Amino acid sequence: MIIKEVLIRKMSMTMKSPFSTSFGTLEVKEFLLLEVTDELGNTGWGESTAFQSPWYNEETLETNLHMIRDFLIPLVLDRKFTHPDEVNELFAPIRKNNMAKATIEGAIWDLYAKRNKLTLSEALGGTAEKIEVGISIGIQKTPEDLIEVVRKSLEEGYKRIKVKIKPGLDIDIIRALRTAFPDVPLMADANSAYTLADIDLLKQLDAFNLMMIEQPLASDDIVDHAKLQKELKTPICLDESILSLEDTRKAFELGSTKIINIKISRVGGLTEAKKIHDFCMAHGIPVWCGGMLESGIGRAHNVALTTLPNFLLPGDTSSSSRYWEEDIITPEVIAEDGYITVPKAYGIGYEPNLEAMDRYTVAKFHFKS
Ligand code: OSB
Ligand code: MG
Repeated sequence: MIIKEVLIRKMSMTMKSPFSTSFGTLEVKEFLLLEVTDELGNTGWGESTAFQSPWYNEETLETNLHMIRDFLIPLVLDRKFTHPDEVNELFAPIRKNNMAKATIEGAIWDLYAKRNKLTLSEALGGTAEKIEVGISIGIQKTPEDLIEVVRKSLEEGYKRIKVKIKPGLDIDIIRALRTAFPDVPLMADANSAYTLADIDLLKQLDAFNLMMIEQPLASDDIVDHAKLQKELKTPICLDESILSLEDTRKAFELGSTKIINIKISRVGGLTEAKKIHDFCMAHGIPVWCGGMLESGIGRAHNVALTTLPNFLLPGDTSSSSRYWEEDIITPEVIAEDGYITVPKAYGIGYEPNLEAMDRYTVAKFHFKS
């Protein structure tokens, strides 16, 4: 396949329920979508998960636009690929900027799958026909509000509940949740809000039978996480710290993590995500698929990846309707009783809804060979 055209759309979509973390609240999501077209007119879609500001990692929508336009598109335009794994190699000399790389790499995976009459899941080697999903709940105004949101999420059937914690909003919140829901699969995500100085506080979490604690310490740390894990019964799951297969190997060797949250964008694309999956499977580390408040295009990629066999724990891919009044794909992603049925159509398996997409598009950038 030869990439002949790339279209980038800058999107702006208002979130039905704003998402709050220790960094702030997101209400309007601006992000990039990218469409590639080959010499036969086949297309493939990718989504950039970079936010407007660099709080989750160092990338932003604008740095992604810059990287994609000025460095990545020139590498792929008019180039012939036989397999999307070649994109990962082609981008390797460019340091980091993983979300920018994943945007275009994901679109080429979709294109490849469609061109070869495969679902993206099949192209990746996935087998599951439905995937089990949980929900990630942002910081709420009061503990009562949080309990109410958890109750509703459980009613909707989500298979595990993840809540955000930060200093001052941790032990009491988790205790209140455990009292209200003694047996629910529950986990906490700290988004790097603690340091080793908080070890006594973090050890108190062991009393609540959490499935795991996600990324308690610094985003670029794997040494202190290893020290912490030695003192904690609760398994640590790394998110922000894992950018590659190499990071995974090192964290495993040090004992910094017992579970890994794989986000396609954070690791630079599906090829790297699959490598991390395979390494973890060989070493007995269960993985699950994280989320970045994606629109339907990103959600579809997450669904496909989650069909690989070592995705043993429910991920964060909730229904489109959790965040969007109207998603930009048809059908929308629907989690029913905590399961998403993997679509059977080729590629990502959901059709872009161009009419809806146009309404949320604020700028277009077109590149042709
Ligand atoms: O740490 O997993 C995270 C959202 C934005 C940035 C980081 C994270 C999250 C979530 C929500 O937890 C996942 C989702 O529902 O898409
Ligand atoms: Mg996280």
